[in-house]
Amino acid sequence: MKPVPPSEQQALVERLAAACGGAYSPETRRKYFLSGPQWAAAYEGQALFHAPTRQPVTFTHVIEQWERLGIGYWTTHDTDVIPTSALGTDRQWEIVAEIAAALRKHGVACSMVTTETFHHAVFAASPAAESPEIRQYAAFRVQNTVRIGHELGAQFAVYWPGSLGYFTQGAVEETETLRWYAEALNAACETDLEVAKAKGRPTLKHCLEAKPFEPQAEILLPTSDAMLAFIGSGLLTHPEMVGLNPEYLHELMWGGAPRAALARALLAGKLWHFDINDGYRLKHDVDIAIGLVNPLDWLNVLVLLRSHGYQGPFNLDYKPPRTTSNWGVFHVSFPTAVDRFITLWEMAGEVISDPVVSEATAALKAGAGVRAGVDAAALHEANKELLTLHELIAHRIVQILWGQHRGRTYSW
Ligand code: GLT
Ligand code: MN
Ligand code: MN
Repeated sequence: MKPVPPSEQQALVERLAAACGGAYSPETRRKYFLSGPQWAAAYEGQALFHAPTRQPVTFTHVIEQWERLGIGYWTTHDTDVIPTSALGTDRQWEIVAEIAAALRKHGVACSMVTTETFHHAVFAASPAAESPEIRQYAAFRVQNTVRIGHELGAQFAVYWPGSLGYFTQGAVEETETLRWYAEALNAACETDLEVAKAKGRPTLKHCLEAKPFEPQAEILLPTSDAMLAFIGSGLLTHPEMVGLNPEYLHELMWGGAPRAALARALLAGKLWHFDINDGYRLKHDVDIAIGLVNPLDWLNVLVLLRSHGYQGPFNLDYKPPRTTSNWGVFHVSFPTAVDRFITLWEMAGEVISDPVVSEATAALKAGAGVRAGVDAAALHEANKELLTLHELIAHRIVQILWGQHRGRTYSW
């Protein structure tokens, strides 16, 4: 192939992207509760070992692109859009007004706001640090985010605690730190009750997000299950206002089964918000786009959520790779992630209504009908042919993923 000069590269990528097919219209995409984070779109590709590969991107640009693509909702950290020094000032409210105007202009809604309590040096010892003044500042930050959320019409506030942990043992006393962390959340809920009342709006849903490693060596609330225990610990004054924002990859990172973690959150009535992405077990937070690593697992996750009537947002919390250009973020990365999500969602519907899966599942639940009391060997003997259906169901779900249930065979 001839070299591709810079002036022809976007056209080439566009032509190959179109050749992929499988794209949905913006109208179809807008039917799903999909939200696109400011920080994901604006991620410049930097990390510990990496210099940025992309230019900064404004909220106006992101919101405009969400409209073009059909991503109906936008999410943000306070400091993604407001400089730290302007938080709580008149300048903040000017920026918030600009954001509200951009959202209105482009027909995009803000569904969620979150507080950055991990990046700035002030949070080096976590938002629940020993110093009472730093804790007071952390409380101000989450309360301020709640106010911004109400102003922008958000329904959710997310809390990823970041540095709530330690590198070396002994300096941090875990029970004390967790009490202090709860105090900040309590302050956010109190402010929410006041502001919601004053504005005649419903209170926000406050959602905790766990991550097992990073940025500390040891994390005090490493999993969604740890957070469920924290919500029920008695430390929160309004536990009914606090639920979960599990992230698919964060549950996979510690070696858990994301679908089982989501099932436990559903049973607790706390699955309120969901960060969708992909990656690998027992590795760092690679935040790859949905379905590029574990499509079969993702299909099964969506079967669970569809069959339980999950109505919350799907937040596209992934990082476009460093090799993707600024242009590519909005022309390849986001549209393809959204389209894989929709396809998997539709396939999940097919799994749920598939006659083979349905009959096999019903047969397993019907059992053999042979009463053998406490005779374990006889019970097994009576049911063993039915149990073969476990493997058949798995085969069938892979067939649905590959389109074989519609007659596709992989032969040339
Ligand atoms: C940070 C984290 C994400 C969280 C964000 C919300 S912050 O980028 O890695 O998983 O969802 O605060
Ligand atoms: Mn996340
Ligand atoms: Mn992540």
